[in-house]
Amino acid sequence: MIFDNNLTPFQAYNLAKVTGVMAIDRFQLILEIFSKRASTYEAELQIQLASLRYELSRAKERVKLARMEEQPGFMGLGKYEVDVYFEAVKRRITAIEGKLKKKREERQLHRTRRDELGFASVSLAGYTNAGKSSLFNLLTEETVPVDNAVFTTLSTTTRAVQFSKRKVLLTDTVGFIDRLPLTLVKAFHSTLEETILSDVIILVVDMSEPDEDIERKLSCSLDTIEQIGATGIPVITALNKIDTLEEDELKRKTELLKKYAPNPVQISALHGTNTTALKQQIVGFLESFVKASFSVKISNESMALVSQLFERAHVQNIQYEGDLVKGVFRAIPWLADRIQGRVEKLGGEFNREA
Ligand SMILES: Nc1nc2c(ncn2[C@@H]2O[C@H](COP(=O)(O)OP(=O)(O)OP(=O)(O)O)[C@@H](O)[C@H]2O)c(=O)[nH]1
Ligand SMILES: [Mg+2]
Repeated sequence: MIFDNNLTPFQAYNLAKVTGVMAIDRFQLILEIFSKRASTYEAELQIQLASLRYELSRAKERVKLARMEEQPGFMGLGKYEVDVYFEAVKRRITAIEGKLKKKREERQLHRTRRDELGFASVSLAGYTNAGKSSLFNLLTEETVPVDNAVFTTLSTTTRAVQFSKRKVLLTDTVGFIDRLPLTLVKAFHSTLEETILSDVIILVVDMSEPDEDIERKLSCSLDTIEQIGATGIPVITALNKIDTLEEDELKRKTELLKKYAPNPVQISALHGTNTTALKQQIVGFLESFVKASFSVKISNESMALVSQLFERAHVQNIQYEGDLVKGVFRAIPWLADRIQGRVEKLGGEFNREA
């Protein structure tokens, strides 16, 4: 029996006793799916951590139950004293937190490195099973597992792609879900960091579903984007699986979503329909970022800056006038900020154009 609400260990126990069938709740089900699908070490650690925290919150009741001795299959808890048990769980939690911290630092390092190389970053987000990985595959021609089951992707996968002139790192992410228990939201926060730090978010929506499901999942996805702190990042809504719809049906559904879905583009990730339009939207956002001009005295440092500009930004013009070097370029905001910082440090002038 699977319960959509939370069950205390006593409730689960009593239900099992009365019915002779094992009873689990929503949280345990999600954990089970997550642990079956965890594809990386980090995802595994995050799941272990979530399940240990859950365990800890229920430890007292579990130990009491174990002492009642008739508890079927509760991990032989009877041997443990409450304190010993608590300590053991806490120690494991600390160990896993340490490992995750290291992983997080590694990722931070990677991120800094790719920022330095001037990549823009775009991430795919959306409800589970919406078609994020299919779109990711299509856009990168890479193969990550695609499966008609929930939570195929539990950790982020990132690939470099070239959209027109822009170098982009595209990231596939874990699917969103309604009422994800808070412990699990926390557990997956580091995975969702990629989304928080991206320049553009592509929100994938499964259009093949009934209206109410589409609306519910879209609103859950938009809420999640807000909850993880990614508000303000431009969102493009990829209305996916349009191959499953008749033309008038598609028109009606698209109209329905117009109010909620930011920058909608109809696509089929499976058939590669309309991806050019999608890419254009992405490029549009990336290129609309910042245009700036600067003027700085010629020196070794400023020459190094200019050569880096050619590598990392879109240089439109460089001119030498007397002992000054003047330039105009476009870059994503963070890069423009950094260049401004360096120009000002060298005593130069920096101007942003609208
Ligand atoms: N008909 C149709 N099916 C699609 C389309 N895009 C994806 N699918 C199918 O939808 C299912 C889910 O696709 P995935 O790409 O794994 O979805 P996901 O959003 O990555 O799912 P999770 O990683 O589990 O959150 C698969 O069976 C895909 O073949 C599409 O454009 N049309
Ligand atoms: Mg996926």
